[in-house]
Amino acid sequence: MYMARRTPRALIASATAVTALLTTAGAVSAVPAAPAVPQATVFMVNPVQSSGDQSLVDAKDSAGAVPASAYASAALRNLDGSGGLSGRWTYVRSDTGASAKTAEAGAYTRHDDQFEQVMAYFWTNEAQEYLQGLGFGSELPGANDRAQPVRINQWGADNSYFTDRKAEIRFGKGGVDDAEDAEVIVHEYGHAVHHAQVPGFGTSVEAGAIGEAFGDYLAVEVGTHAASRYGWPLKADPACVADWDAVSYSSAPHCLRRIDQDKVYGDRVGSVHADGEIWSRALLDIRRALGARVADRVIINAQFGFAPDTSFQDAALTTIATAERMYGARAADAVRAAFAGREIPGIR
Ligand SMILES: [Ca+2]
Ligand SMILES: [Ca+2]
Ligand SMILES: [Ca+2]
Ligand SMILES: [Zn+2]
Repeated sequence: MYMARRTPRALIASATAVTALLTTAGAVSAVPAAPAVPQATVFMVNPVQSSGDQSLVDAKDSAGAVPASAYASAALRNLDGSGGLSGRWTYVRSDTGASAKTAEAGAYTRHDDQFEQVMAYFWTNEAQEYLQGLGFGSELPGANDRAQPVRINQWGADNSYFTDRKAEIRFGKGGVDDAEDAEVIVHEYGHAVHHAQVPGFGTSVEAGAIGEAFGDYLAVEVGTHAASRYGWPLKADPACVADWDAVSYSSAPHCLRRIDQDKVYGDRVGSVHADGEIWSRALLDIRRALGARVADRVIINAQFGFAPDTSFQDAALTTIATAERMYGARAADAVRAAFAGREIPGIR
């Protein structure tokens, strides 16, 4: 059985062999080799999304519950060279288990506490790299372009959150450990982005719903971008958020929430998570109309102009105006149509 399966360690061994070949080839030329970037073993967003297997279960955090094929090897970029998970865009602290070492980041499996630390580093870095790639932090203002503190905290139960006071993200360990699902990680990072853009954002129910919606939407955007960047499989419905974390509390197909629901403004129930599905559907429709890059530049750039207690109407108007300023009337019309489809008051 051990011979038949490719373990993450075997994957690393083959990756190392490739590196060795490249090093040998490089020795022929006079170009000095760049310092080796530590390799991590991570989930390809999450095991349900990459495999399409809706029958996977947590099995009390056992390594054997998830096949080796759910893991991939990927570079841990932007590290500060300290040997720990600390870098330009994120640093990870753990209240559960010893701190991961970057030199061993390729050897952890989901049963190791350090695996979640590595996942948290990899995916928060990936999220900021995505924003940088959109121009935030260069052509456009930075959006949380600083080292984001992240803590793996067992007291969070099945709940992860972003704290305003410390601007820290905390990941809980109820059910499937929250930081085993990249979409949970990036959702929380979305809150950090909003808070960096507008300190204290989310003081009304509608602003809170916009925050939840953006976290869900960003999770899908960063995950699908990574899948295409690294050539990873995407075998679950892309509109489904946190397919893996949700195996503990949903029926198949497992989703914490979706971003393609048909909810309209009149369907509000006063809960930020449920009402967020009105807004995230509008964001998805903007992306469908304008493409991911243009849509995400507009959506995120607009957020700088949201009041901490904004309404759906004001935030929609700001987003339409941002599209007009950045890309002209046709883009603005597409954004307006997306919000009109959700029957946001005053948008038609
Ligand atoms: Ca785990
Ligand atoms: Ca969980
Ligand atoms: Ca997903
Ligand atoms: Zn949230």
